[in-house]
Amino acid sequence: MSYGSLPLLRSLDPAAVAAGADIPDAVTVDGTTLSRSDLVGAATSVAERVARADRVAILARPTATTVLAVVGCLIAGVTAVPVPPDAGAAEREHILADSGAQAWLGEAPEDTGLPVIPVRLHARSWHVYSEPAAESTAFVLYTSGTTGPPKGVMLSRGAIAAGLDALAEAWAWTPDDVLVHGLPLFHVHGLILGVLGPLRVGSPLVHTGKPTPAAYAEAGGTLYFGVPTVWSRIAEDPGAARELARARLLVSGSAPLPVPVFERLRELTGHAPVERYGMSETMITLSTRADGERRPGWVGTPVAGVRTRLRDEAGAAVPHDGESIGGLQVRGPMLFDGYLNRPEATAACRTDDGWFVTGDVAAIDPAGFHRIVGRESVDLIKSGGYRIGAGEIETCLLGHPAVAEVAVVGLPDGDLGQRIVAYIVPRDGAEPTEKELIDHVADQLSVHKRPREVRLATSLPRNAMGKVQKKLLG
Ligand code: MLC
Ligand code: AMP
Repeated sequence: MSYGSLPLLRSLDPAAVAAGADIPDAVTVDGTTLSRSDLVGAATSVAERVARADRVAILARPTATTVLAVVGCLIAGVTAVPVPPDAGAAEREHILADSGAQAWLGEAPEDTGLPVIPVRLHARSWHVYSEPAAESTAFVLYTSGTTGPPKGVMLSRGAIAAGLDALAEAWAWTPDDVLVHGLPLFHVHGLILGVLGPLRVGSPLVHTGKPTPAAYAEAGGTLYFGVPTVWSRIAEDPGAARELARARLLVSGSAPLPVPVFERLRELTGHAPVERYGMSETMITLSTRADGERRPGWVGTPVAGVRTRLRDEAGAAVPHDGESIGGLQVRGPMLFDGYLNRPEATAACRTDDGWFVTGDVAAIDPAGFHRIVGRESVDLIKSGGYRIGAGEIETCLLGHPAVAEVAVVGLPDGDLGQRIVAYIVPRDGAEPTEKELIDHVADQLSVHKRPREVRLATSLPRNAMGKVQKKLLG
C-alpha cells in the first residue's frame, strides 16, 4: 500500500515548512506550544539519536517530550512502543519483554535496566530523512484480550495514513480546525487520531492534559474528541457544555455514547455529537459524518475504504434489516498487521476469506447505518473508554496471598460505562481489605485497570464444568 511520496505527517514536510508553511501553534501540550518548525527541528534531532534502534519504548505522558519522541520515531522509521505512564511493574515488564524495546526514548522509569535516549526540547536538526516504507510498523500498541497479558497490535504507516484520511473525509477535517482533547497518548484514540491526525491534516492541536469539562470549555477549539465518560461529565456541567456551542464538531468514541448523554449535549451545545466506532486493531471503521445524519445510539456508516458484514454463530450471513444482530466483521486499508509474537491469536481473529472478526455484536440497517449492541465476551470490559481484560485482572488478584478464588466483571456504571468489580473468595483465615486488593492491581498492572469495588464472597457461582457463571454476578 502506498500513500504517495509525502510524509505520513504531511504538515511536517520539511521542504514545505522551510518554504513558509509554518504555524506557531502546531501542538500545545502540558503548557508548551510548538510551531511546525519547532516540531520538525526537535523531532529530527530525536530521529538522529534514535535512528540506529529498531524499536523503542516511550513513557506516554501527555507532554511535549512524548510528542517529539513519537514524531522522531516516525521520521527515523523506528517502531514506537507507547507505555502507559501509570503502568505497574508487571505490566511494564511484559510490554518491554514482549516488544523487545531496546531503549527508552525520553522519560524513563527510575528502576529501568534499559538504556535511555534523551529527548531535548530545544535541540534542532535539519537533516532530511527519506519517507520510510508504508508497510513498515509505526507502532506496537498494547491492548487487552479476554485472557492473558495485553497483546501488541502492529500498526503500519500505511494503515495509519488510510485511517486518518478516511476520518478527515468523513468529518470534513481541515487545517482550519483546531483539535482539542485530553486523552491518554498510548491508544489509538488519543495518540493516533488525536496527535497524528492533526499533524497529518495540518490543524493545530491543544491537548488539555486531563479531559475535564473546564479544560474543554476553556480551549476554544473547533473539533473535540472524547470518550463517553468525558461527554457525560460535560453534559453534567451546563456552563462548560455551552462554551462548546462555538465548536464545529464534537466526536465521541471508544465506547457506546448513552442516548441521554447524546440528547443532553445536543440541548446544551446545539450540536448532535458525531459517534464513531473503532478498535486498536482496526482504527476507526464506522462513523457518522459531518454532512450526514447523526442518529443517537448508532455509529454511522463505513468510512472510506471499509466494508462490513454480519455473521451468525454458524458463519451464515445476517440480513442488514436494522433489527437482526450478528458478529461484526470488517475489512479495510486501516487494519493492523497482526499481534506481535502471537500468530495463533492473529489467525484466530481473521476469517478464511480475510475479514477481521471484531468480537462486537451489531445490527446494520438497509441504509448501511450500524448499531453496536455489545461485546460477544463478558470478559472484555470497557471502563472510561479503556479496554480491560477480566482474565488479566483475575490472574493479578490470584497472585495476592489472601485470594483463593476470583471473578472479575464489568457492571453498568453511569459515569464509566462499566465499572470493574472483583468478586473474591479469601483464603481460609485471610481477611484482605478492599483497598489492599485494589492497590495490588493498581501497583502491578495500572491505575486504570484497578477494580472500583471488591465484593467478598464465600463461593462463586459455577456450572457443572466448574466454570464461573459471570452472568449471575452483579
Ligand atoms: C485512584 N487513584 C489511584 C488509585 N485509585 N492511584 C493509585 N492507586 C489507586 N488504587 C488516582 C488516579 O491515579 C488518578 O489520579 C485519580 O485517582 C483518578 O483516576 P481515575 O478514576 O482512573 O480517573 P477518572 O477521572 O475516573 O478517569 C476518567 C477518564 C479516563 C475518562 C479521564 O478513564 C480516561 O482518560 N479514559 C480514556 C481512555 C481512552 O483513551 N481509551 C481509548 C482506547 S482506543 P490523578 O492524580 O492522575 O488524577 C479505542 C479505539 C477507539 O478504544 O475506538 O477509540
Ligand atoms: P480498544 O481496543 O480499546 O480500541 O477497544 C475497542 C472496542 O471498543 C470495540 O471492540 C468496541 O467494543 C468498543 N467501542 C469503540 N467505539 C465504540 C462505539 N462508538 N460504540 C460502542 N463500542 C465502541
